[in-house]
Order: sequence, then C-alpha cells, then structure tokens
Amino acid sequence: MPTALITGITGQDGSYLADFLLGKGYNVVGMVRRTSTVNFHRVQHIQDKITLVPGDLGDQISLIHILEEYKPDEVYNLAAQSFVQTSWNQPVFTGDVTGLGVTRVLDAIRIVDPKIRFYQASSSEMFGKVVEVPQRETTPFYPRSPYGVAKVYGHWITINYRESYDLHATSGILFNHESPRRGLEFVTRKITYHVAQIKLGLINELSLGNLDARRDWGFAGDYVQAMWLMLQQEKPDDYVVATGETHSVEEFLTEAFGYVNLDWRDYVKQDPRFMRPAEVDLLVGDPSKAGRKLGWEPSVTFSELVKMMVKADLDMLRNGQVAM
Ligand code: NAP
Ligand code: F7E
Repeated sequence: MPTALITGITGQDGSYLADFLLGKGYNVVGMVRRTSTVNFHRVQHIQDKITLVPGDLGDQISLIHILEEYKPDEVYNLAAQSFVQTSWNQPVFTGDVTGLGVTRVLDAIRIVDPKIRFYQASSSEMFGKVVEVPQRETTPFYPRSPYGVAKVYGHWITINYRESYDLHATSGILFNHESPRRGLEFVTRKITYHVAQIKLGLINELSLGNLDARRDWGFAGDYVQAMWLMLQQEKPDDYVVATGETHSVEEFLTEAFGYVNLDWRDYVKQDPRFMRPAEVDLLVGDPSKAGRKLGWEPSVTFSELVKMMVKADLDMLRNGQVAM
C-alpha cells in the first residue's frame, strides 16, 4: 500500500485529495499545524482512516522528522497562506510559508529520501497581469500580489530541485477551483453562502469588491485527480489545470441568485474594503497538455458548480449547521 503525505490536509484541496487517495488504496498521512481550536471539520468524515501528524511549513525539523517516520512515496505540498487579499497585510509571512516553505519540503525530501515524488501547488495567480490569452505552461509570469510572487518562487524552486538533484518534483499550475468546502472568504463561497442566507430571510445584503474580474473556475474534486495523475507519470513536468472557460464575478452572481429566483442587483453593495491594491483582471487557462498527457478533463460545468455550492449552503443552513 503506497503512502502519501499531504501538507494542508485541513484545507479544501487537502480534504478532497485525501478522499481521492483513500479511494485508490493509499495510506494517507496529513500534516496539521498547531492551532488553539480544532479545525478538522473538512476531514472529520475520514478521520478514522487517515493519520494526522503535527508539523509546520515554517519548521524544517518537523518536516524532516515526518518524512523519516512515515516514509511516504508521494508528498503533496498543498499547505500555504492561500488568500490573496491577506498577502498584502502579511507579505513577509506569506513569502515565508507559501514561498520558502516549498524549499523546506524539497530539502527535507533531498535529505531523507530523494526518491519521494513531490507535487507543488502552483497557481494561475503567477500569470497575474497576463501577457498571453489563454495562459499555458510556457506563458511568462507577471504576479500581481505578494501571494503570486511567493508562488512564482515556489514554482521555480521546484523546477530547480528537479534539475539540481534529479527529484521527481512536479508543479501543477491550477486555476481557481471551488466547492462546498471552499473557505468562506473566497468570492465564490462568500456569494453562495450569502445567497443561501438571503433566500432563507436571514440577511438582506452582500458586500463585494470588483465585480468585473474574470476567472477560470472549476470543481476542486476534479482538480485533485489531476494532481495524482501528475505524480504517476514517469517523468516530472509542469501542467496547467483549468476548464478553458472564463466568467466574471458578475456572471457568478447572476447564476447563484438566479438559482434561487432572485436578482443580485437587489442585494449586492460594492465596498472598497474588498478592492485589491493590484487586481488580476482576466484568467483563462489552456488545459490541453493535461488532456493530452494525463488524459484529464473537467467533469463539472460552471453552471453545475454554482448550483452545487448554493444547494450545499442552503442544505447546511436548513439543517441548522454552522458554516466553516
Ligand atoms: P486552503 O483551503 O486555504 O488550505 C490551505 C492549507 O494550508 C490549510 O490546511 C492550512 O491549515 C495549511 N497551512 C497554512 N499555513 C500552514 C503552515 N505554516 N504550515 C502547515 N500548514 C499550513 O487552500 P486550498 O484552496 O485547499 O489550496 C491548496 C493549495 O493550492 C494552496 O497552496 C493554494 O495556494 C494552492 N492553490 C489553490 C487554488 C484554488 O483555487 N483553490 C488554485 C491554485 C493553487 P489550517 O487549516 O490550519 O489553516
Ligand atoms: O477572488 C474578486 C477578487 O479571493 C476572486 C485562491 O485560491 O485562486 C484564489 O485566488 C476574484 C478577485 O480568489 C470580492 O478581487 C470581488 O478578482 O475568490 P478570490 P483569487 O484571488 O482568484 C487562486 C488561483 C489561488 O491560487 C488562490 O490561493 O473575486 N472579488 N469581490 C472578491 N474576492 C473576495 N475574496 N471577496 C470579495 O468580496
């Protein structure tokens, strides 16, 4: 039975990847950082099937010890300070965890067992102020936030360790992917959660920032399969994972409010607090390499994704559950 270590297992992608790898017969080990309150809700349904171990991307010793003790065949580095807006308030912390943290994992692998296969969670935010449409593996980077800059560092250090030490180190350049498990601060889940609250008469307003930004939004459950496929390839490489479609925040609003027969214009207020110092206006990926080499393609459409998320939030509130 192969063993996989997932950093960031308590996050959206970590929880879907854990579900997926358990289904493939893996022994799943998840690294969790110390927090004063327990935040295992996304993996609660599988907690008896996985092993959670303490560690932190800021602490190299913890990474070395985890690799020595659990001897994983594959490491998926999904941990990061992943919220773009926060990266302007905490640029040094974001650089340390999201950027340098990648070097700490790679170097732990180099020291403990260079045969371990490594996946780095790179991001479409690296394309930022895009110089080519659609964005593909060869498109030059132009990051627009401290988060994007940190991800560019993580991307290139992954390639550097691959070339310097012959590691099986792969980078997935994933475009935005969402789900009912998405954090409440990201725009898609913020919208679907508010739509559900408005529909049930609990609130009557939603404050947002820039409604014109366009993103290539897919379903997280589809995207973790691409991560696994990348590590099953004989040679490490870099892959864009995307749907190839782009939609604006306004289109997301229309779809989400439309699902519950409401008009978003009656509820949405624009608030400068949610505007960013530098915006990424348009992202749309070209996933043809992932299709050709990995046989991967998305299974959930934009409209299905929005409906899935609004429905999940409505069900959650109707069942009296608390949003997390
Ligand atoms: P997420 O929900 O924010 O999860 C991030 C995870 O990282 C959480 O488990 C968090 O732990 C953990 N973490 C944060 N700082 C850490 C530290 N210092 N040490 C150890 N763990 C730490 O993010 P996601 O959406 O699942 O994304 C997964 C990865 O893909 C991230 O690297 C993100 O930057 C990248 N990415 C995401 C997207 C997307 O659209 N979702 C697209 C491209 C790339 P806590 O639960 O304790 O906070
Ligand atoms: O913003 C606009 C905002 O925070 C999307 C992360 O997973 O994907 C994610 O980063 C767009 C931006 O995601 C609000 O200005 C308007 O243009 O949902 P988001 P993101 O910044 O694209 C990439 C690929 C990652 O790698 C990241 O880790 O929506 N927007 N009004 C808003 N955004 C938020 N959060 N809140 C608003 O009120």
